[in-house]
Amino acid sequence: MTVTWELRDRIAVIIIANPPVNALGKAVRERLATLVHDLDADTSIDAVVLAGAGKLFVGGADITEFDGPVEAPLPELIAAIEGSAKPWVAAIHGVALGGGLELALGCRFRVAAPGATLGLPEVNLGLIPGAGGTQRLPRLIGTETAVAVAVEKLTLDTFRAMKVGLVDRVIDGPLVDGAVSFAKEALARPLPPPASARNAAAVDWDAADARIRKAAKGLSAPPAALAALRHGIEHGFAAGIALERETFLRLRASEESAALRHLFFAERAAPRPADLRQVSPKPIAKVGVVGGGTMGSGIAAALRGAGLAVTLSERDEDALARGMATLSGIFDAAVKRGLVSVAETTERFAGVDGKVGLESLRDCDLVIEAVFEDLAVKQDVFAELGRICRPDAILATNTSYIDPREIARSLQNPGRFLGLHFFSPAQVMKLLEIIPTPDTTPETLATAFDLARRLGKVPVRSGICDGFIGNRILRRYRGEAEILVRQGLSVAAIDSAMRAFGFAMGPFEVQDLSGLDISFMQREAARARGEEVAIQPGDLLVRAGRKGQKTGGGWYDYVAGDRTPRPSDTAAKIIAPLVQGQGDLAADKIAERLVGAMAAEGEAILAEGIAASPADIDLVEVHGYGFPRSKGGPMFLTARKASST
Ligand code: T1G
Repeated sequence: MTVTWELRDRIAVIIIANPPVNALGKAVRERLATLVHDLDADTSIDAVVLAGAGKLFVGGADITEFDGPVEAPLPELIAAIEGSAKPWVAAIHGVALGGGLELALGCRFRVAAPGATLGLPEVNLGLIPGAGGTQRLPRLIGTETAVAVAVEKLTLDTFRAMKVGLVDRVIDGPLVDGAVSFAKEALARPLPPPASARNAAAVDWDAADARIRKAAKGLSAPPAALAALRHGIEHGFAAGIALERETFLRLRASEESAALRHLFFAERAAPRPADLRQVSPKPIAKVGVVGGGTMGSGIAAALRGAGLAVTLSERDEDALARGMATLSGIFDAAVKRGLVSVAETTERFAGVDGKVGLESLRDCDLVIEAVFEDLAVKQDVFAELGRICRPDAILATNTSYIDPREIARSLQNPGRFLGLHFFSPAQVMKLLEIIPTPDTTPETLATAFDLARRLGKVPVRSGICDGFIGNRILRRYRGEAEILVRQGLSVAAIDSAMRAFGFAMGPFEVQDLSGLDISFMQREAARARGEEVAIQPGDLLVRAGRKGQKTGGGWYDYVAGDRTPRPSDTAAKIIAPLVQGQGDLAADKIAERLVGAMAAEGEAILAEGIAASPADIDLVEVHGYGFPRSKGGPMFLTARKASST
């Protein structure tokens, strides 16, 4: 790490070099604090330009410090810069995020190269801006836009930042040269007041608070950021800074922020496993998708979203027409939700070449199979693909639980084969389980991780076991929930407890939605293989024709056209033979029991080498199964509880 400065025609130019993101770690803060003092006293200097080395200005405070003590606090440094006798000019390129933007807000001016990104994303980490962002920003750009940036994670590009008054000049040429020239010009005019000396107007706080709480879905930071911003406008800058700091320190010490920071680092590490960082991925431009069902069309949509050319292959014209119609429906839904424009989806749909048969996949760089979950069907598809496709084409199966080694049995060169387990809907769900076989080459694996990055997915490598990581833990979670049912707890109590914990739906509501028959058939298949699988309450329901919403009833009853689950006396009577006792358990204990079961299965998965780290398991649960982000994942939460007892 270095913070150096040089004199350029009576302007001091400071460069922060702290790769990879010029984070404002303690050493950087201390060095800058010394420079504020020294440069103020240096009579050869009239102004200061502050810039970042490498590809960005400053990516924020150093998040890794947040588990430790507060030292050399950033707010004090920024106040010193703002109060210095000589004007400071922040020269921004790449990004100025979080503490990086707050540092720039303490400068008297900000100039930026085109294409920079400015924002205050702290709420992603369960924090609020803690170094003046909620106080200086509204006083510079107006309260409405400041709320969008500091509370609702809006980022501004250079030109929009210029338009709202956050940036004073766009520097098209060499940034530091332009900043030095700007500084010299600025000295010839009266200086504008610092942000802290300005005022900001109120907005409709109640409307903003209601909007923000709705979007926050129970997360603490967004409403707290609005409260700090409001307090400063209603009670003055100093009062606002005090509340901001107290709130920031409280959230910094919270379990919720620790969980979100855990996921932040896990998500950034996921696309680049250490053992693949030196392996070059193969170029992928043209992708074949075999099967236009729900999964195949979702995968095709995700690929098009990343700008990849897609050939969608089906077995006959009717199936192809259905697949293309499903894909068109996915794009229409994305337009209705305002995610993309009509023009964008028209272009994406046009980039899908629908074909009958597999011959059209001959020149694909990658082919992803998403046909019916049947081993023989998949084996036939790969036998043909092995014959048709280029020898260097990567072949992938989207199987959700069949052993990929069995699927690839017919392949001559299985090194180019692996499992890519997308989650439905594939165009939305971020999780991608990547399942290499023992033959899969590092290059094939690296290409899969690179593809995940291009798709904006969160990739997690899984070893081969029944259900890989996610479905194996799901089976344990559901099994534990059915044990509670057998002990006399109602499914409604269990679902309510898991919703209170933070899941969108409880385990029984989810089963009714997806169908009880899927796991029933898996248990029946295991029994047919001679495995000892005890009869579970869910088996009795399926045998009685209660497969969930699709049959008008499963764990719950449903009335036609209404998906609201209603406690079912019929279901209770059917499962009664397996229920012993009048179990009663508090909601938090139910959640503790079920999350504990997930973590126990996670420990077994780690012990078997199926997952590389507890963080990977947390990513699977958060990005594939709706585990609440604010809790960090079953492994994180269980480890935190263990360390606090
Ligand atoms: N602190 C520490 N490490 C960080 C970091 C940070 N702020 N940002 C990134 N890293 C690590 C990251 O984990 C990875 O590590 C490596 O740097 C490259 O990251 C007081 C309280 C800046 C846009 O939330 O958005 O300021 O895996 O792969 O794609 O109010 O990193 O290599 O070991 O993401 O070029 C607020 C978070 C902090 C921005 C660069 N700032 N970072 O993207 O690289 S809190 C943020 C990003 C704060 C103040 C508050 C991105 C990036 P490794 P990367 P990138």
